Amino acid sequence: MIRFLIKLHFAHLSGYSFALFIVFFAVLFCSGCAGGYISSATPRPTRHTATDTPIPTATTAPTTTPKDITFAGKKYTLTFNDDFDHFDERKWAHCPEQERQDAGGEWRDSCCEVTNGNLVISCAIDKDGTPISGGIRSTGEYEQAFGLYNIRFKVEKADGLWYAFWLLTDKMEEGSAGNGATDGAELDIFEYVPHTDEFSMSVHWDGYEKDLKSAFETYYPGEHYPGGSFFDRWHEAWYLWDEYGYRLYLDGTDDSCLVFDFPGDGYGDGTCAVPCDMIISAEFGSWGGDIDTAQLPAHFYIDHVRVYKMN
Ligand SMILES: [Ca+2]
Ligand SMILES: [Ca+2]
Repeated sequence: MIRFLIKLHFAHLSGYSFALFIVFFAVLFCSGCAGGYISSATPRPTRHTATDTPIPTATTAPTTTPKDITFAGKKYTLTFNDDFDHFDERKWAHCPEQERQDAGGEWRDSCCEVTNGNLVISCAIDKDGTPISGGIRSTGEYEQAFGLYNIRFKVEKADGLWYAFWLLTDKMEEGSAGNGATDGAELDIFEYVPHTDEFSMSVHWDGYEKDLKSAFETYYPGEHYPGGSFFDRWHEAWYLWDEYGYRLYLDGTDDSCLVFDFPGDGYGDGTCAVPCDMIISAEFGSWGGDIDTAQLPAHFYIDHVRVYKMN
């Protein structure tokens, strides 16, 4: 939890004073004592065990993209699709180049490129010793509240970093204290830490300052795949964000593939109800383990991103 909070601090609060940092911790821990948010001290249901989880099989890229699908018994229509045949500037922009996290890492535009039908985010050490990676964010032309988000991706193993697919409302930057998560949130569809095989889903709400509240759960996928490895094979995640909350299915869409289930009324007094941008990124930081032992370069491959809206 502490490591998680430090990650948040450096991800979002790097410009604030040490005093604010202390206040942030004090408020957060007090909130936890009062049961105001979900913390690591809260018992979490066991979603999957080695015995009740079938071994997922590798997914196969569809040859066509259906406009209308049925998911969990409801009908959805495609609102966004990128197969990454080229870098489509109508859909995406590079995240601004900037320092990131607590290991001296930086985001560079040059670390994100589209090649061979994939978005490829490269993680490496620059000539001057700077750990570099990157991210892209959907442009203002694309924003959506609620929906079904589908990503097909592949990750490589390396210490010192993590990969992420997340949603963010602009309101989060301004602070959104009150109204729980309904008036804005950061929705981390997944963050994957290769070093520890941690695959987590999070919700952060009420701004990034003293009122920040967070909920997260972690799943360890490696043990469920042949050879004990989540790496170097294609995966497909389905993230359902609706009025009831947030759910994540990994490598399949039946109930046995549901790895996270966050009911909105338990994770922010209701589900986030404002539009969010999508962000796909990789970054270096101590949460990812020791950068000195990293096997680099490492890559985050994304074959497609699709978003659907409920009919
Ligand atoms: Ca709020
Ligand atoms: Ca593709």
